[in-house]
This record gives sequence, C-alpha cells and structure tokens, in this order.
Amino acid sequence: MSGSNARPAVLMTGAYPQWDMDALASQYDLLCLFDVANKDAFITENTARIRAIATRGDLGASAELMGRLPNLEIVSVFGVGTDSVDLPYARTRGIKVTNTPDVLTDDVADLGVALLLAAARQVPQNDRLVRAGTWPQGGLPLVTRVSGKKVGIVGMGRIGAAVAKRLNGFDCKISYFARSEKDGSPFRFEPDLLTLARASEFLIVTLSGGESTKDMINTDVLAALGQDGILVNVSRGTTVDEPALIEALQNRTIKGAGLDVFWNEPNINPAFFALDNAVLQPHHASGTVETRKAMGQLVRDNLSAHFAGKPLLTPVA
Ligand code: 8YV
Repeated sequence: MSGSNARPAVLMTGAYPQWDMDALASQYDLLCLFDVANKDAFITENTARIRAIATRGDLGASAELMGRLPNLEIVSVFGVGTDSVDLPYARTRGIKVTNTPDVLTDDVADLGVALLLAAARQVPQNDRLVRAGTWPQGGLPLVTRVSGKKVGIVGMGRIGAAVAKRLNGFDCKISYFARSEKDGSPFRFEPDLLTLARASEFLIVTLSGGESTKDMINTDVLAALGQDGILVNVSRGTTVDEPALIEALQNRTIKGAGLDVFWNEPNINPAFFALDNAVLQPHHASGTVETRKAMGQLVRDNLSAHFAGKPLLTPVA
C-alpha cells in the first residue's frame, strides 16, 4: 500500500507486551524483525516503506540499521535509556528519537531498594535454607542491617533521586556522586567517586549507560567500598567493570551485590551463577504491569504525535 493514506510501516526490533503489539498493529503495519529468521533479507525487502522503528532500551538502533532505512523518520524507545541508539547518527539524518522517562522511575527505584534489602538481609539465601528444611538445625547466619546506613548513590538523575527518597525513609545517610551538584537536593554531593565509595556502606548505581560512564565502578571503587560493602546496579551493565566485580565477589573483597543489569544480557557470564553473595535479576526493574502499560502508551503517544505532525511528548535531545 502506498500514498498518503497508507498506514506507516513500523519496524519492531524486539517484542513488547501483547497488549502493546495489538494496539500498535491496529494503527501501523508492524514489521516484527525479531520474528523472522533472515533479518537481512527482511530489511532489504521492506527498506523503502519503513518510517519508524519501535525498539527497546536494551536493543536500541544502530547506525547500520538506521542507515539501511532511507525513509526512517523516528525511533521510539520502550525504555528510558538511549545508550543503544546511535544518537549522533540519528541527529545527522534528522531522525527523531523518543524514550519513556518518568513512568518507570518509581519501579526502577523500588527494585534498587529491593536488591539492597535482598543482598543485605540475604533474602534469597534464607529462602533456600527454609525450603531445604535446614531451619531446625539452627545456626542461622546473621545478616546486615540496612536502616540508618551510609548510602552512596552514583548518578543523581530521576532514578537516583527516587532511590534516595526511599532510603531516606530508612533513615540512611545519603550522599551522591554526579557530574555536578543538584540544585535543591537535600543530599550531600561528593564530587569524587572514590571518596564516596570509601565513605559508603552501600553503593547504588543509577547512572545512564554509554561511553561516558563505561566501567566507572572499577577495581579501585570496589576496593574503596570494602569488604563490608554492598553494590547495587539498576543502571546498565556497562557502568561496572564486570570482571573486577566478579573477582571482588569471588574473593569477598566486597560483601555482596544486587544486580539487575549485566554485560552481554541475557547470556551473562556464568561465573555469576556460582556466587552466593550476589542477588541476580533479569534486567526487569521496569517490568511491572503498571509501568510496562505506561511505557507502551508513551511509545504509541509519541508515534501518534509524530505522524499527526504534533510535538513529541518525550523527545530525546
Ligand atoms: C527496559 C530499560 O529494560 O528503561 C530502560 O532503559 O532498560 C528498561 O526499562 C527495556 O527497555 C524493556 O525491555
């Protein structure tokens, strides 16, 4: 179908929840790249008619993919992170990019706190102990308190601020590292990450991904956090030097970790499976029904605004 009344063709790089797929399919010609075996041929066949990409935070859109689509107008990301979208390339082509900020902040912050509590209080380990029937033998391991502790938040954007607000309710003493001090933040700014790590009992990483934050949590930061310290990461796997983290967990030079993100997801380093001092999640911080519905709606609202010639709701600069 062609002409001005044609439904725009939208290339989907990865699946969304079924309700979003149905809603999108009612408005657009959905081209599900993730469903086809020969992706290369599929793109070649459809190249001219694709006007939008609907992607996810973890999948993004490469310059190579966008480069094959001469009529691409917009990339809509189901997620807040745009580190997997080649933004400089999109800019040179005038391709618009949108994401889903705000609607997922609370859930990601909730999981950050959940991972901290789970790692410190050893919730999964004790769950296993109860199920294994070894409770009657006693000798329960004593765990680490969270309330009132010194917490360092690495990255004080929307999600970092939401984590801080929650842990403030636990009477934690909160400091943060960021590019610059946040106006009006009630929390203590620490411009040096190593100093923050040294002064913190728990470090919670909420940075954006991308080159500028790559491996920011490195051997030195982990050493500064120390053997009683716990690291939580709900940002991107890339922000942590993962071999250094695995080594620190194996050698117990930090106490534990709560991790939602990894290098090479979903095929993560199997060394994690053997670490009983790490609580692992499948990059699912925004994975609640409520938030995923709001994210899907925002993706659709951005696409609708674009195709109606209206201002985008959440454009990425
Ligand atoms: C989602 C995310 O994992 O918002 C992000 O940047 O990484 C997540 O909320 C993802 O985009 C959904 O698959």
